[in-house]
Amino acid sequence: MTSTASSHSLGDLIDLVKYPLDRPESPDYWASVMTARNQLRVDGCAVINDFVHLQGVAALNQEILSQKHTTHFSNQAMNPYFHFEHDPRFPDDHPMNTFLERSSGFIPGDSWDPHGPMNQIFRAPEVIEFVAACLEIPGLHCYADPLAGLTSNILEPGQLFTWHFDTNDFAVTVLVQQADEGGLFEYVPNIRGAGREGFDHIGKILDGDRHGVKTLDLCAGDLQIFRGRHSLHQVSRVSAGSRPRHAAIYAYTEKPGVIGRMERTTQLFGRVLPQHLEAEKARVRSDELAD
Ligand SMILES: O=C(O)CCC(=O)C(=O)O
Ligand SMILES: [Fe+2]
Repeated sequence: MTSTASSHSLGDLIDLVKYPLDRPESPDYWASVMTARNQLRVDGCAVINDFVHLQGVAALNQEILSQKHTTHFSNQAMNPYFHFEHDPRFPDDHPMNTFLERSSGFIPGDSWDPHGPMNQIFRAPEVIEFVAACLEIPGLHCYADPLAGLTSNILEPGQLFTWHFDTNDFAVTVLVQQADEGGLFEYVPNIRGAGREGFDHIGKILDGDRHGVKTLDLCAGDLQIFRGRHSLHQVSRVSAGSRPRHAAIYAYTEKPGVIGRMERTTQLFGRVLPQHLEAEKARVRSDELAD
């Protein structure tokens, strides 16, 4: 009999000895959750080392390599807020008018085998429950966007993902292939906050100042949970002679059924799907009702 179920069990990918996701009542589970919670409270970033074990990393990287030809690369000059146009309300040297290179690419959500290792980690109820516990959120759902929900961020030699803020409250990432040189995740914790834009400090960072910059020493297999709304961050340039950097990015939402906006989808993936058009129509309709 053939089965459509995954040929892997979670333990084939994740180190369940170190992180017993299958035993959420165990002391080891709660020790990991509490460590992550503390890190998230301190500076909005938690790193769970060796979450995906060596064989798991190999399986993820194999799937990424097999779909790499579907990467949508962008070479854009953007400000930290993902805008591309000069804003006359601000001076020329203001962060709003500082446009830096983003030259990386994303493998989109519809490239992945529904039963392959990328989807298996993304959709595992045990992983979702663990991430929600770390974030102190009652429940999470896979981001329903068919392109942006499950992606891999690809940086080829010479590429970088410049300083920016995320639009979503948090991101969940597994580093799958480290660059030999460069390609480091760097962030400035809480450079902005509620009612505080932090433009002065942001401007200095965009100019190359390193004040307050933290650099993560991530290894393949590490899980990172990052609150990117308030912390400016970048992936630094991968050196010319290096291996490419591959990261798996899992997006979750607190509400079910969320689909991304058309404009951002086109920007990141170069296309939209019928689901994006449908969602946009539904938004227009509900806006009309609300008015
Ligand atoms: O590749 C990464 O580690 C994160 C990239 C990033 O900041 C993003 O996709 O918003
Ligand atoms: Fe980001």
